[in-house]
Amino acid sequence: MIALLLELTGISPNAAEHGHQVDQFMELILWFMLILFVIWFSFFVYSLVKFNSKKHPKANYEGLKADWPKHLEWGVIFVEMVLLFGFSIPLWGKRVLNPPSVSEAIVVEAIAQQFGWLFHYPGADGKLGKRDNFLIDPMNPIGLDKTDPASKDDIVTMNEMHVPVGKPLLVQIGSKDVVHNFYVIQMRIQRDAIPGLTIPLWFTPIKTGRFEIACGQLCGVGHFAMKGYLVVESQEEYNNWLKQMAEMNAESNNHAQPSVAGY
Ligand SMILES: [Cu+2]
Repeated sequence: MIALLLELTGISPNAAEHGHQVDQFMELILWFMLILFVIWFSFFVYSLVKFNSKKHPKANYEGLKADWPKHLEWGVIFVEMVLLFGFSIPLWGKRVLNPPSVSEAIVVEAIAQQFGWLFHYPGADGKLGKRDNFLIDPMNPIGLDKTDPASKDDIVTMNEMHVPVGKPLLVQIGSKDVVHNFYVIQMRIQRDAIPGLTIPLWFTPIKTGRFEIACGQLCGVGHFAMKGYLVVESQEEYNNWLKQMAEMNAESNNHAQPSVAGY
């Protein structure tokens, strides 16, 4: 059923550890909506026949006296309450509470701007350097504080984020200008990027590949072109990429070039 659902909606297959829970929940809601559709449509057809004006030339102002529509309404409310409190809120809670600790996850900062994504990696020391919006300029697009020792080995990339497969990933989402949204459909994750806030998001990719990071909020005239890529690869490929980016970063620092690999 889920395969058919994905086929019909054009949603790409799941590539994250928690994703099957989201898919199962979507399937459950779809079944419920199908049942609801059949019931309401049957009722509609029944009403057309039963209350046809030819059969009832004079309107009955008292209406239907039966109790069953009321019971049916209560039944729908009950099922919707079960969906909300039994499934939706617990699933949301699982995805929002208890993020992995910084020591057990790969931490990357994703900073949105009109119209692209900047990714900030902590580098060899494992610590993200301080950022300050007042330091943002064309040479330093994320406002990295170069006086902070933790920022020395930091890596900044544009529109491409690499991660190893099978490792928990903690993405700290921020924005430089307006509200954007970090959305990777294959990972079954989506969260807003709000200026002034750092919003955590976590998931574990279980499939390798190149996945589009879309912006899920209409953020301006260039919104349609705002996309990045999440590249999920083997640990070895990831290590090599990180090394290459660190070298590019060091080189650009020496030449006072913009400190963004691939900028
Ligand atoms: Cu955007």
